[in-house]
Amino acid sequence: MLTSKPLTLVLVVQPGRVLLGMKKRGFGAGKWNGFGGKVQPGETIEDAARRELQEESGLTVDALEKVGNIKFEFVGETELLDVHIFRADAYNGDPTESEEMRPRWFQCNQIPFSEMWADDILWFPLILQKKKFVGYFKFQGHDVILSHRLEEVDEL
Ligand code: 6U4
Repeated sequence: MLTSKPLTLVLVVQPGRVLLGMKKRGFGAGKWNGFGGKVQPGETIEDAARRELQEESGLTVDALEKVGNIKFEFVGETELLDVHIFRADAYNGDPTESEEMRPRWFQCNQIPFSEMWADDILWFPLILQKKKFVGYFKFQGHDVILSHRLEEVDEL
């Protein structure tokens, strides 16, 4: 039986650029990614998204828009990662390096997909086009996608 663990992921998007963080430790270390992590007991998913963004990048946001939900299965693991993806178009503060992440702005036409999770290249364009989506990716290890589904939706 597969159980699932809720996680958050926030992309801060400005006209022509997006903020990513280099993950310095833990799951996905060495990859550029949005900011996020585990939902703690008693916390809503959106609260967790705000907290993780603040802890990892130093930024706070007023509005967070729910843009995607992707479930990740890793062959051999019994726990699915249920990642809730949010987009923020405005933020407060300055991106600041944390123990977990080193933030950096990337131009939207220079996103470092070869140093990101293999699924990102498939759904990042949707986020940049302000579309919403749901998906399922089955990974072998951390680099190989065995199968996937990805579809645009009107609402999440
Ligand atoms: P701590 O508790 O800090 O040790 P850690 O094991 O480092 O946690 P955490 O909490 O940072 O993990 O969560 C993993 C992050 O990676 C979440 O923001 C979700 C994101 N993530 C996981 N799989 C992903 C994938 N395939 N593509 C992607 N992001 C992914 O873009």
